[in-house]
Amino acid sequence: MHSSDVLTSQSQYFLDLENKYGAHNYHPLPVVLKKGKGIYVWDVDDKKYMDFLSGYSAVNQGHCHPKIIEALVSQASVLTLTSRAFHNNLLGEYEKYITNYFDYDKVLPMNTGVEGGETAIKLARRWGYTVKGIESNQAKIVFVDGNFWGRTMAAISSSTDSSSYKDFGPFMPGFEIIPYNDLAALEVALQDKNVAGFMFEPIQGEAGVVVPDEGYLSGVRHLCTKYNVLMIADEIQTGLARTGKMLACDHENVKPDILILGKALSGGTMPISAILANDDVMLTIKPGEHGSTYGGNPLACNVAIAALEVLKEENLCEQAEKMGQLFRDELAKLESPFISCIRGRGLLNAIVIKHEDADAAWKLCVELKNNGLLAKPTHGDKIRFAPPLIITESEIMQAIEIIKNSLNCLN
Ligand code: PXG
Repeated sequence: MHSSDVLTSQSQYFLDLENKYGAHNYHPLPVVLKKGKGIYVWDVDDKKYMDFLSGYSAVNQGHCHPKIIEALVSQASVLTLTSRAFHNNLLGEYEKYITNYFDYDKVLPMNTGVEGGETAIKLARRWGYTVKGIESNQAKIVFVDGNFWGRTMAAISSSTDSSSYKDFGPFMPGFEIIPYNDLAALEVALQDKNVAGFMFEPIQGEAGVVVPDEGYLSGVRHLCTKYNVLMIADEIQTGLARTGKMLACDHENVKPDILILGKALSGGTMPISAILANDDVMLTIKPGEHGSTYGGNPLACNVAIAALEVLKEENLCEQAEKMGQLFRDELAKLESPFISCIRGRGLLNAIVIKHEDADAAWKLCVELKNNGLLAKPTHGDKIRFAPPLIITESEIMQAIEIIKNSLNCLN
């Protein structure tokens, strides 16, 4: 454990509990949080931090947003779960609301993000057999290098990161991987008549906020249409105003055939995911062929409507666009020799750390934490900066000051 020497005995108690009784499948920063409000979180010793991770973009609306919490609490005492064995009075209202919001015929509600991805793949395979006419059990889904969409067997079967898939085989067949941001490779792959879908993130989040070239998204749309392949956009991390538009695909005005949403669909209150598609695709799945106990539960429906309303009511797209631009500009002005790259869109940003110490990004994040800002390295040398979208200009400037001072720890 790094830096455990700076922990209070309070924090150490909770770390020890997790270490003794929990699986060791994560390597968190040594901070124990107990409260959140807006862009801020507090640890068990009442130290306050700016949250620059936002639960990997689940808390776009800010921690414990009053409107979302009201939707959660009021519905929680009325009706929380019916299962889909019965109808409930919120599911249809939510389905109408979200399909109008994103302009699709239908929605299929699930819970976690990875279930959204699984659902999209099942739907694409089904469409491949019943509409495109792919021979039984021959359907392929194309993915890209560096993708991340969760931890299920299907998700790790498409992963190119050995820490995701090593020693978890055998893997799901029917997946093919091509380079990201490479339309020529995509065109070659899609010519295979067995390809049903191409699933990708419009900006790769977990890979370290990798932004494709201008024209990639419209190129993907064009090629998917040309070869009759479903364009499946995983907007679980990039969607819901995070990148300065409601969807990252909106930056090039393209509409995927299957849209996957999660994370901020609940504003960080509970697992809510969804896939959206038009009837020609969605209605290929028939009653009894897919589902989930909690998918479409009335509590989630009420929460998701509120979470989506907040994005529009508080102009969070414009806010993310403006504050993101300011953040990148101010970071660039620091001219730090330890930052080799600043990239991102809206408030989904990352820096790449350049240092002879391979642990430099981790050390910087510990220093940032000590100075009151929480961020986490990804893939060793990259640090993602993704605060809640309600962050103000003066808070961005405070964050820049903290980052500037913290960079000194790398001298
Ligand atoms: N797609 C994308 C683009 C994601 O970033 C998922 C799908 C899966 O969502 P769920 O809700 O199933 O975790 C993600 C998740 C983590 C972690 O270990 C998760 C993500 C990124 C970094 C860490 O909690 N994103």
